[in-house]
Amino acid sequence: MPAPLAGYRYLRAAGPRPAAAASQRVLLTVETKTGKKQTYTLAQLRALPAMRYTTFHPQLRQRFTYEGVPLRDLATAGGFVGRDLQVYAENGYVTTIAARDYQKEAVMLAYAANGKEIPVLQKGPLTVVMPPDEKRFPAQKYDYAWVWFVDRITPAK
Ligand SMILES: Nc1nc2c(c(=O)[nH]1)N[C@H]1C(S)=C(S)[C@@H](COP(=O)(O)O)O[C@H]1N2
Ligand SMILES: [Mo]
Repeated sequence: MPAPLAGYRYLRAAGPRPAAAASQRVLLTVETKTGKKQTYTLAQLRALPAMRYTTFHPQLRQRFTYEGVPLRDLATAGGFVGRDLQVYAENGYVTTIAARDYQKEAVMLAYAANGKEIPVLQKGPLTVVMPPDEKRFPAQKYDYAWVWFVDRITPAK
């Protein structure tokens, strides 16, 4: 199990990466600067270390119990943990999430909300969520980091 992230325990450790079934769509591509690409179906994301917490989604104005993979562990799998991340969304939005924010804190790429896959109307299937810590992650200051429709992550330039 990776080192714990501020205040959180893991729900599951990493499991063996399942082969991608033909019926399963690639939801995420993680791309290193050297051009190495890792693709993830939902089942493959679920095989990474998982965590779960309840937090208030500022744009949806609703609390959800999210389950997903910490950005730290995705970056570790990509070989670039400690670098700032560029997070891309299907709608063309892109932002940077700083290493100082994701390396020790439980910022996660969520793939389930309230026990179900996240529908598009709730900003799924993949959406970045922040821990419920208004002091560390004030909603107003970190609104840019709640990236929905995520489809690609790379180390920042
Ligand atoms: N996929 C996606 N995520 C996004 C955005 C976006 O345009 N697309 N906008 C970001 C920004 S800049 C903010 S302030 C918040 C809220 O965006 P909104 O005010 O446009 O709803 O969502 C963030 N996440
Ligand atoms: Mo914004």
